[in-house]
Amino acid sequence: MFRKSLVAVVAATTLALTACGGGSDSGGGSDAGGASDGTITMGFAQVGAESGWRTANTKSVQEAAEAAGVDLKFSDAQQKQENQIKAIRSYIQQQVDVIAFSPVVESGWDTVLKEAKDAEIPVILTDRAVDSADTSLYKTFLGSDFIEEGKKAGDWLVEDSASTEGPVNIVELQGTTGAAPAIDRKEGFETAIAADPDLKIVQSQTGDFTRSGGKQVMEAFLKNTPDIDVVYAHNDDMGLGAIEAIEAAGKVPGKDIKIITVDAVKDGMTALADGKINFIVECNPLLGEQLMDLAAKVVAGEEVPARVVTEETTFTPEQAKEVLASREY
Ligand code: GYE
Repeated sequence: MFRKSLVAVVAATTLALTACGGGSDSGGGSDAGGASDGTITMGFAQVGAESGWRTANTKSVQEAAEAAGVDLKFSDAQQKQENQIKAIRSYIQQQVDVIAFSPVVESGWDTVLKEAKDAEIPVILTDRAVDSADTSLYKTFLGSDFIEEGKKAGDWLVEDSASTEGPVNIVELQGTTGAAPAIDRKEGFETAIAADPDLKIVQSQTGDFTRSGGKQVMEAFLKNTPDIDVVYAHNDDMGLGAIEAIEAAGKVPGKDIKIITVDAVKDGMTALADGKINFIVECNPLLGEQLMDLAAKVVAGEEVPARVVTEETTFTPEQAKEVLASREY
């Protein structure tokens, strides 16, 4: 806390000197180096490396930090909240200038966020939200609108099934239990498919956003659930795992069983172009640059919007074929 206010005083003094043109270089007391050279130190607590999306997100954050000259302290929580809390506490102890993190799950952050606030270290949420009632515990939330993503997936299915008669049996592969994208993608999808009473979710389980999880859960669904028409997977990786399970069961993914996923990473887009996936809702992982911009503002004490929503689109197989070659991730 002391160091923080000292930095603020030094910054204010420097500003005052510059403002009145009194930036004398006499006296030899150089300011160069350390925090006073403007270098921002960011502690970034990542979720893990569970998916193609996450790998692209990590790369984006690391590259953007380097380009912006931000000193990045990076940690991988291996999808465990307790690891993320530990990482955040260690960033507080190291007195970083700003903490950014993508919360594994929505709940249970108030205590550690309060600790960061007491230490006067601003926090930026990236990618996933927290459900803390006290929104003063973080400065801004940068990421997608996951409810909207779920709705887009459901809207496509409503349209696609418009000409079919009788029930459409959907199995859902949920993301990590308690994670904002799992909660919201479920909610958005359910809202959209309510438009057609023939559309029914007959099974729904978590595959933890991983390919192996998606495969395992899909294997079980195929064994215990007759007449599966559609898989709705909360991310590409689980959809890709489901494809393996469907093929192993002697069925044709994309035809016998339609597949809808979210993310649009390269492997997903390849399967879409091949007709094994039928529709993908995009979720953009390239948040690095915007995050560094927000961090610079927050550290400088400037106002930032409370919410920054990522712009996204959707892809059909034809559209996937067009953009696949130029897809960055
Ligand atoms: O969709 C999934 C990843 O939080 C938006 O996390 C992210 C999700 C993404 O594991 O692939």
